[in-house]
Amino acid sequence: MSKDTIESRLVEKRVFKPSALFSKQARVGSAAQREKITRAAARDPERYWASEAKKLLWRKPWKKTLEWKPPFAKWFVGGALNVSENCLDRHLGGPRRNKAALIWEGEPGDSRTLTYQQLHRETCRFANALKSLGVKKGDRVAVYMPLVPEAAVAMLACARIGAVHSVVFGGFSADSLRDRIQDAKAKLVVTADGGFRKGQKFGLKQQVDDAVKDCPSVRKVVVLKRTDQPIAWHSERDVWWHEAVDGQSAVCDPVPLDAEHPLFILYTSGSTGKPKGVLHTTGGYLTVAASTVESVFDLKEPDVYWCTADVGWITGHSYVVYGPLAAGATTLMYEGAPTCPGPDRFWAIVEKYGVSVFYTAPTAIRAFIRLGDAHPNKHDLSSLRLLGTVGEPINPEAWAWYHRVIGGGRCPIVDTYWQTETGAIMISPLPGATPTKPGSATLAMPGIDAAVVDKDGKEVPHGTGGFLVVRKPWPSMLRTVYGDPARYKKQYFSEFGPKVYFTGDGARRDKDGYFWVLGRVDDVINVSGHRLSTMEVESALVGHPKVAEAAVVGMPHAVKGQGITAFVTLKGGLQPGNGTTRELVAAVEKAIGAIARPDRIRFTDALPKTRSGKIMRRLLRNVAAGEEVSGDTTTLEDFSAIAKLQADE
Ligand code: 7RM
Repeated sequence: MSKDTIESRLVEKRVFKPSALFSKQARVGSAAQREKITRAAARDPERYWASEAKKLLWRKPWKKTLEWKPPFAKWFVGGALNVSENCLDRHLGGPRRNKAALIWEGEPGDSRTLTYQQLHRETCRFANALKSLGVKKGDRVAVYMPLVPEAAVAMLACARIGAVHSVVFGGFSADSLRDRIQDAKAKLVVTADGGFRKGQKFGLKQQVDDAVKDCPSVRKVVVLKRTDQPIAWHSERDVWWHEAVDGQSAVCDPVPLDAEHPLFILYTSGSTGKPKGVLHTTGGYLTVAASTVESVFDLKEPDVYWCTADVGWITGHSYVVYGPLAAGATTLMYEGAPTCPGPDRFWAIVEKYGVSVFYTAPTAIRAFIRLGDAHPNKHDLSSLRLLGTVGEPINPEAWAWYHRVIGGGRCPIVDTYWQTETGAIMISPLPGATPTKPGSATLAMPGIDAAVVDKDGKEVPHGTGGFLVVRKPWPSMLRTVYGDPARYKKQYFSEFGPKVYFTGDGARRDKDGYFWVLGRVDDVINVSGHRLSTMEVESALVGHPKVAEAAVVGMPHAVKGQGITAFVTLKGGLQPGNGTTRELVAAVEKAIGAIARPDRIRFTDALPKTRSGKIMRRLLRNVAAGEEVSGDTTTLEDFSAIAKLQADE
């Protein structure tokens, strides 16, 4: 690194204040109130987190709130609780008993609603089935499922008996599944005969069969019948879900578990090497998932809350299953593709169920912009009162579209910054309290000591870019990389010493202290000694009316050190014309300055993305430099985007 910090040049000036109407009914109703809570939490974070944790049901009180032996933390030491009891049983004694816990819509149009009582019963029966199949407290269970209610049931059933789940996204290959099962030494796999996606049936069982060949730890495979496709059967190992739960009791006492008992492992890809098993534990994780879902989404009893993530990602863990259920909310799950059977499916679902809180990813929003306004405009979206985004920095243009076309100009947008490793939201507006600026996740949540520092770990002045860190432990932080504490230490707690968590992201704060996340520091480019954020150049490009999406990477440049290549997709049907490149270069110059002028612009139909929608700039760097694509590509959604770009060279 030639400089200590990252230069940030993009300036977004618009500010959106929450309406008086929204603020009045909100849990936190003013900036001053947020500030007060934040200040008190900063003075005594342990006390703040203890008061949040006390909102859960504990079977045994903790003795010590935090034991911090950097970089290893234990929260609520000596306390005992059960996550499934907190998400289910706790709600059965009052009016939530018959409230919808889970509303599910299948891609083919089938649907189911499970009340808290029903979800509790299904979870107990499946937990008893797991026990009958030999699963014990501490055993690992791999969950490789389509997005159906049983995926949540399997997670909750594991939590109920103290088994540790490892959900593997259903889009992963047999090899990826095998690696994850092997690393965790899972004893049992829960899967299905397949699922529905883009109007077709896809398989899962064959992948499990292939994976498990090389996984001696696996004793049993439980198979849910979802699609009724023909599948191979290994009768000594395979069990149908419906047969496993048949005759099982609907009573299964939740096991009180140590606050630090592992709840789940979730694998996340590193830029090199094998995926990391991020480990989360019981008490701290649930405390922050529950606390943030309530405050950030301002949940109210009648809300219909829809987070569009798959349970294969952390967002699905914290904000489809655990957070909302702990909060006693109604959580909606949709199995399939956003464009099936038509490009308006999401909006049809919002209308059908009266969704009031909607949480999705910028990549999805940009895809909707590309499809055109007619699809959302066909539907009554007036039930919506709050919108959220997660996963990437949202470029201001996409923010404005989301606000206007989906939110009808009336819904606040919460841009939530967090990671698999952080377990829960770290930086976010509170919708009734925080004026928002398109593209900024605004302020750190109470109890979170986020800062932007230079390479020596010194906080940089507002306005200067640097590295985003968290300087104090928080309850939902990862506890380790499963089976590899050395990697945990090196990856997250070495850059700025063992006490400071490094997110891997660059950021700057503006004069109001708002955080602007600039993306992964690996994605930073260095042009003539200026460290620029690829995200800002992308945002400038997407600001041009013809552009749908852009990915910007550095490439070797004889004079400047690094030059800039921009990969650009245009909006629905547009073809690049004669002057398009010139127009786009001018747009970047105007938004950021001549220093950020792309040296080359390449038009493409598709960008390489991970299965959760993040652009894989690492692969584009290879393409831009004319190299072989290297490193881990298992998380790539579709290799053809890369293959095409290479062939075009
Ligand atoms: C929840 C999730 C984490 C990485 C993170 C950032 C990026 C996520 C935002 C964001 C800007 C946001 N977990 N990121 N949210 N960047 N603004 N609101 O996405 O582990 O899959 O990814 O995603 O780079 O480090 S994750």
